[in-house]
Amino acid sequence: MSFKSGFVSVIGRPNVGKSTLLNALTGQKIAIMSDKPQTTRNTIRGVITNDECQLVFIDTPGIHKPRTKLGEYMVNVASETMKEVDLILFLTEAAALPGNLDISIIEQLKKVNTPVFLILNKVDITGKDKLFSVIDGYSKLMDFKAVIPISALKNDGTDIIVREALKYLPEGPRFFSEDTLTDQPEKVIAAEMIREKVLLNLEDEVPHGVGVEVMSFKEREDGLVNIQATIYCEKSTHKGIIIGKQGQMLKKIGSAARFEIERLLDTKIFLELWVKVKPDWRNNDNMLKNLGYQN
Ligand code: GDP
Ligand code: K
Ligand code: MG
Repeated sequence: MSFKSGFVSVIGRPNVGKSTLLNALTGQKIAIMSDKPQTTRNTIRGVITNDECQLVFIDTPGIHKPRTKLGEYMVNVASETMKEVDLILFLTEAAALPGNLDISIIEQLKKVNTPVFLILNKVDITGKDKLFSVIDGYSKLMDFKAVIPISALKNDGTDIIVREALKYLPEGPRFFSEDTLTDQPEKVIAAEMIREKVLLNLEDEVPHGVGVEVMSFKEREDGLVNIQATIYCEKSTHKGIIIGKQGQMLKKIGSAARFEIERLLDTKIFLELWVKVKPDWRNNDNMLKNLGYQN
């Protein structure tokens, strides 16, 4: 059998587990995850390669109604990738019947010719009885090429996705070298790890207005990597919250981020964090460009 390769887009409403699935498939944490919607802002590619095929999975920002220029960018990224891939994984939660947002995503999916798998995630917290009525509810809306229940968190069932996907891939060469896991530069992943820790530690209003820029990323002669990053927020009250009493919160965010980045780079790092106020940066073209949110 000849080698196959292709692109697979992972779509679905916020918080269904798209980034978690990408990490499970590649076995590496390349996409940040949190319980906040709109955690993922950019397209992240995760690559898996075996003897038979190379699959390039694309984690897109969740589809939602945009309220800022950043929001518009995120929705465009998601809908553009649908047309260009070989297969779409439509991810949703196994516990609930299709909601309004799921139905409008399905309307979009029907407009493209790309084959679609329905992936029902979080089966680790769903009863079996519920699963059948949910599958039934979705199958009435659209013809899916496969319906696969999984737990992305427990990495359960994800091998079935790869096996089934193989059937829909064209023959072709590798796009990336065998040991590639992602096309994201380390600098960008480091910034994302820091943003994830902000998301995990702070309440709703603050994280949505946070952007992280790695200003400097230098490897010293002794192998230690020196990283300087700025956390942007929209209000001075937010800055106070991010820094916390006597700098406690920023310290907590910094050490959690350092732990993740060290694991990713497999080396010791020295992380310096600054917090700056940039009112309305999410509507500022220059800032969006600096933080890598650009078409
Ligand atoms: P995304 O917005 O679609 O990328 O969703 P994330 O990957 O950021 O996940 C959103 C939340 O759902 C996080 O808190 C994850 O830990 C959680 N989650 C993702 N997959 C699973 C799963 O299979 N089981 C359970 N119980 N939780 C999950
Ligand atoms: K999320
Ligand atoms: Mg995500």
